[in-house]
Amino acid sequence: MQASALFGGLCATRPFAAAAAARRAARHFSTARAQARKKVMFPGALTSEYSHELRFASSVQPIPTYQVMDTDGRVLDAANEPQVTREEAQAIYRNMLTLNAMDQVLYEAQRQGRISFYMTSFGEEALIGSAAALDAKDMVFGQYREAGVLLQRGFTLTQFMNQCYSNERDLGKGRQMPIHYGTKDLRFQTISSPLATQIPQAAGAAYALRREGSKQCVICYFGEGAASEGDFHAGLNMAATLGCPVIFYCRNNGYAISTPAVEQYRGDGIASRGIGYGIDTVRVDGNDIWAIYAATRAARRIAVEQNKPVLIEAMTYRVSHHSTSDDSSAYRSKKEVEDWSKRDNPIARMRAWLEQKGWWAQGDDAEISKSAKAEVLAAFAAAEKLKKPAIRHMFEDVYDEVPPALARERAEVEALLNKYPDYYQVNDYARN
Ligand SMILES: Cc1ncc(C[n+]2csc(CCOP(=O)(O)OP(=O)(O)O)c2C)c(N)n1
Ligand SMILES: [Mg+2]
Repeated sequence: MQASALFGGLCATRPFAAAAAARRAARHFSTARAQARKKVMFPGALTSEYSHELRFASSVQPIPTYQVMDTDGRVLDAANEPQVTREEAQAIYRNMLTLNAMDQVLYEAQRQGRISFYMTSFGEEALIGSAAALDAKDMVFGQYREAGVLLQRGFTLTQFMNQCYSNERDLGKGRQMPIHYGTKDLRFQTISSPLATQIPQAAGAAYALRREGSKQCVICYFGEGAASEGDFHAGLNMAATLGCPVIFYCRNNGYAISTPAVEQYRGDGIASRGIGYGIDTVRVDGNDIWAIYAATRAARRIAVEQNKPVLIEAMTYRVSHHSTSDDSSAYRSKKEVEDWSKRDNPIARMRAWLEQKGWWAQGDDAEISKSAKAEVLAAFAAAEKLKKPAIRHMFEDVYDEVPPALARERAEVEALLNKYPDYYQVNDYARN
């Protein structure tokens, strides 16, 4: 009784009512037409026709991969020439180089034991193109390998370093492992490691935007490995049936830690699943920044104007180890990685495109890389010197009012810190 009352209540809300009306109309329409055309009349498959041949459907045509430029940065169809200004293109390229420089420094910093963990984006820098195609107010849900999106949105190197060092200026107050970034100002939800949890959350956030009548959308990034989780299916189906303005962006980089994509699924990548859910879907060359940019712009238009989810599957290759806890030479050959980096490097492709436009000169690169590295190192040195967040943060932000049991624990910790300040190195922590 209670459940049906709740459902009845929800149906009264606008998007639900609109979806229900559309379904009723579709059923009515198809029933009338079906009789004329001998179509199936079951409500669960409105477009199916009867067949007298017993056949198991097992495959469809492989979904093509949309590409704007080739691996030498040449635009293959003049109609697809990127619609960006010189300044926008140069800023995007600078961010690609900065991301690369930051990854090199922080990867080494972890190896030296200065930070506890790190994940790089080597080989996947073209992801930045998706961020460039969004509106600054669109909401982002990431998985963990989306530092490029943050850079493009304006997250500063200092903010990256503060988070990786868990220092007193870390926006997450030192409560997360390195690379679990989050910022309200840039509408980037805090990363959480359990795979795919962000997918139904993104669908829900997009549904909220729809109910508000907002003209924004949500973008949700995840890997092809995460798409094996139940949450992927729940999130996509929810978004499709409720008409949520969300772009699902799958970074198919060929590996989920040591599991290659060929062992992860038997279908046509992740894109075929979008079609299964009735979601507009496109597969793109994920090393081609302009293909990503164009696809994300078009996806955003569909999401916002038609209140519909869209799935983008971006095909790329994870050149880096999975994380600093991984040594990928244990499960793939060094040659495979070297071949990929040489054959299809998203940074080199973008540089070649810029050079052909006359927007980049030989030598600019070395200078930008050098200054990016210098900036990263300066931010890094400053972050390393700061204190750790104040210990009291441990007890805050979960409850509106600290419950008695937690208050007792806090008092006990305070007493211990006062009694043994040297043992607990209290001077390493900020006071407030
Ligand atoms: C629910 C859950 N299961 C397992 C893990 C361990 N884990 C962390 S990353 C990862 C691989 C994910 O691969 P993919 O989604 O393809 O992303 P990529 O690392 O390739 O960017 C796994 C299995 C996890 N974090 N959460
Ligand atoms: Mg992967």
